[in-house]
Amino acid sequence: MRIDVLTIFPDLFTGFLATSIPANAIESGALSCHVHDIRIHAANRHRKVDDRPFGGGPGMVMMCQPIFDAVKAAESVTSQSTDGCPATNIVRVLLSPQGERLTQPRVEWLAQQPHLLLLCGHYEGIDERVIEELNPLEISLGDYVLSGGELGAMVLIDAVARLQAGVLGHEDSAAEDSFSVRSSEGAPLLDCPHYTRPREWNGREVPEVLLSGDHQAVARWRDAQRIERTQTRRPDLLQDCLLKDTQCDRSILTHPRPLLTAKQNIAAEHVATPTRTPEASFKANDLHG
Ligand code: 9D3
Repeated sequence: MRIDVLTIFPDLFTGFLATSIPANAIESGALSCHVHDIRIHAANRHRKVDDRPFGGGPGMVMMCQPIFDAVKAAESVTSQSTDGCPATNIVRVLLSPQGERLTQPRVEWLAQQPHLLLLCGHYEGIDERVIEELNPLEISLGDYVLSGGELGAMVLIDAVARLQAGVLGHEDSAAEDSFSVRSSEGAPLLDCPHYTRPREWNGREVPEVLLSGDHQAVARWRDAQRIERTQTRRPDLLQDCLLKDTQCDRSILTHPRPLLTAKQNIAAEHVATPTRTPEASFKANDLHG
């Protein structure tokens, strides 16, 4: 996939795009990322892209024209270079505190698009008329105040990059991490705890079942941990599922279940089928003696 980013702080992206998963995705050819400085499109010689708000108030507002010209320029360069991929296929995203909260289902949808254009605002905001004209999908990271959309763009790039084919060395990771494993009711579940060598550290032991060699017992224990942790730490995830989906089993609401033990073998359904067999996966994890 291709991602174009429009920002007044392009330097923020250089270290990020040169490191870890995003860098791997770019290196492997699964992702190309192009960062554009909105300031290039400022019509005045002071490179000014913001102005005082009509109606008064604190701060500055980003002007329509530099943003609109930057979008048009990025989209036209792009539709020439990516033939067969017209500008109409570009999904425009504005990172904004007014946007829908970014969630994994939205990340999965965005990751499947051939081309994203990420627009980062700054200052008090962007002139509403250019938002109306561009009609972007508006995405927020959550209910706290950032100074601009750049971190949002980086979060989004990281989240979609790791879902591109062949980007994660360990192909099961994307399928098995938090929010990719679901309860039998369809609720996204938190991840189970992880352990590595040594078997004892600071007087703390690794749970016995992980050393047992019983693959089914391990899988059951992990599922029970996912469900227990979700119930205690993020009950809202289970609640949201029941409120959203009428197909869900309502009994969990009226009769909250006790914390599940490994023995109860409650199925946590994996959204994506692991590319490796459980057998191979288990060997790769190894028991570290
Ligand atoms: C303190 C300023 N606020 C006045 C009530 C409005 C405001 C304007 C601009 C708040 C934040 C911003 C800049 N933030 C983003 O561009 C942003 C953001 C965020 O602030 N929180 C969560 N997600 C995002 S995505 C982009």
